Amino acid sequence: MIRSPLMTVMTDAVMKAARSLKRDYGEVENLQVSRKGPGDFVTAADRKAETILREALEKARPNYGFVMEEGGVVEGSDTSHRWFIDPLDGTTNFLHGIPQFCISVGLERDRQIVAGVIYDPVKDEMFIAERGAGAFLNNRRIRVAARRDVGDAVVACGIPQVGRGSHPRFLKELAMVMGSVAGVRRMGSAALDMAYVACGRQDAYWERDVQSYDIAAGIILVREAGGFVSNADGGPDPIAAGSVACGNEILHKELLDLVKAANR
Ligand code: 2AM
Ligand code: CA
Ligand code: CA
Repeated sequence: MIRSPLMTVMTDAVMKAARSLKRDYGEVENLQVSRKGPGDFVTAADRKAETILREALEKARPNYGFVMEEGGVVEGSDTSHRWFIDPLDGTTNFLHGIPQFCISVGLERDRQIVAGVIYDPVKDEMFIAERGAGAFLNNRRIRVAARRDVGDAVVACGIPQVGRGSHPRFLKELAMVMGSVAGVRRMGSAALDMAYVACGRQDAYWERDVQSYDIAAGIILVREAGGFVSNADGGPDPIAAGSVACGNEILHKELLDLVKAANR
């Protein structure tokens, strides 16, 4: 496959940041770890990777704005374009030596996500998607799973941790979902959960209390892989709602029905 100039900019920036993350993953015990809130960690690794991403993207597209996990919102002179950057999604895994984390970069044009890159540096898996051009894992076209029976489905979720999210509400939703599906997974990286839905490893995924940069790249990946994405209550805009549900057309709807039933 031939990468577009935009995709080359994005994947080059991500690979550069990934080299920094991988170096730090081997030295976790030497990283300065601080807490942004209870159970919410940030390390020098997150900050270094974000700086690399920002500098590389700014050099290639000097006028675009940014929404970054660590650096916050930076307006660009071109107000129709914004990068959504999570330099390390799955920080808790990273700190525990669990090899399930990634870099996630999405691009918004006129309020629509039009391109996304999610890269897992440990497994060397590069997920990319651009609007109208399909979704790919390491240059091979990917599709959401074709499974139709919710009883055969593996469904991923995010579990609220200390200081975050509505625990009773999540437990009600989990009880409803786990009673109906083949298996529930909680891997700890929202972006990779969406990438895994896009390539059919997981059939569906839902999570509340997510941030724009957790899901921006995943939204275009799942859609370009033929999947459906909404907020966790079925509404159209997961970024505005701060919640997400996705899957193939049938299982996305089945999941929304279960989540809705749990909240009745
Ligand atoms: P992080 O590793 O970048 O913090 C796991 O359910 C997901 O929740 C991950 O994408 C993780 O991203 C995110 N997460 C962890 N703490 C969070 C918080 N306080 N608010 C929002 N998202 C959070
Ligand atoms: Ca992060
Ligand atoms: Ca994140």
